[in-house]
Amino acid sequence: MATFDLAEHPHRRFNPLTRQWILVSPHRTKRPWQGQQEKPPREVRPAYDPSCYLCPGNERAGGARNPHYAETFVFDNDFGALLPDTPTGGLEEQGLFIAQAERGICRVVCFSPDHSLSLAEMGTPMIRRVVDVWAEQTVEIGARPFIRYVQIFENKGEIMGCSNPHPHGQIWSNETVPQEPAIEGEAQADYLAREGRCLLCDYYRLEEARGERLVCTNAHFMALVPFWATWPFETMILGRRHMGALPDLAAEERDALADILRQLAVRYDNLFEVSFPYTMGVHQQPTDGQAHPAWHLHLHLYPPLLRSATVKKFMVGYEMLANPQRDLTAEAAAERLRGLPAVRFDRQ
Ligand code: H2U
Ligand code: ZN
Repeated sequence: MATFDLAEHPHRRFNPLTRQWILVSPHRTKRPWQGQQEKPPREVRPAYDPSCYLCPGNERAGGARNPHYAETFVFDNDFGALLPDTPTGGLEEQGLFIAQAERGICRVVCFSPDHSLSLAEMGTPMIRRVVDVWAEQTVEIGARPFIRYVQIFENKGEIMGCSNPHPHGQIWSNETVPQEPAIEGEAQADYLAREGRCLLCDYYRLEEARGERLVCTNAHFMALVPFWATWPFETMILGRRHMGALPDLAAEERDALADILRQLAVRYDNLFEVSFPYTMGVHQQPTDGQAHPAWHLHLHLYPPLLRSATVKKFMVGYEMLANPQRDLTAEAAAERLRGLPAVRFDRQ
């Protein structure tokens, strides 16, 4: 019998951050694909859209009017999923009906006044402004006594349920640490207790030495396809230095984070020559006033596209009932992304 090969044979991979498994079926990438391959028409958007609720000077659904902002603009979400003035209370019946009131603050962050842009088309200094806003918002919202976690994210593309192409992201912050960061926080704390080192510092060094899953790097950050990636072109942005949260970043590290975001976004767009959809989020330490020595700041990017601009991965069937699964190995996905031009397709 042949010796086990990660690039050939079905196997499970372990995600040490969530302590979950992912099934990898590399032999299936060899099966013929007869789906559509045609490229969608290139999208041209105006720099200003009079009907956009995020463009400068326009009215929003709640009746408020945006200022004529020149760089970034942050406002309280007019339809926030969490509200700061929710009364306390809850329900507990026989351990089966359990509910708790949850307070929070939700905001929308416009990355640029220019309706036509995305991170892949913005210059590094503009993205640096976004990084600064994320850090400022983490400090400001996190300082509220009832806020224990600040979740920064971007939903990009209609396919991801994003309602508006204007470059923007969101911030949802809660009274309790939400599930994903709580799970990752526990795994990182356990690793530190067991090994005496940070999980993601160790992981950074290993991936840097191996190189096979790297997409792009700079002096302070790397973008890589994690060994345990679930989505076909899932990536993670990891910092070299051990830092718990965005406000800890020094000026040159903020520039470097902006640079790696731009580099990665450009490669994503070049993969299928479209504005690449994804959900991106920052994972950082809770703002509960405790020390979190094990927390290592990182970003996750979860794109749904699989083979082309029109073929999307769905988490259905076995994946909903049993275990997430992928065909393309993390190494093969990283190799494809790494090999793409560093200049966006429409500017080459
Ligand atoms: P998406 O980008 O994921 O579609 O989210 C946009 C957010 O903007 C959404 O949470 C908010 C929605 O509640 N919004 C406003 O706050 N004001 C508006 O006028 C429209 C949309
Ligand atoms: Zn707009």
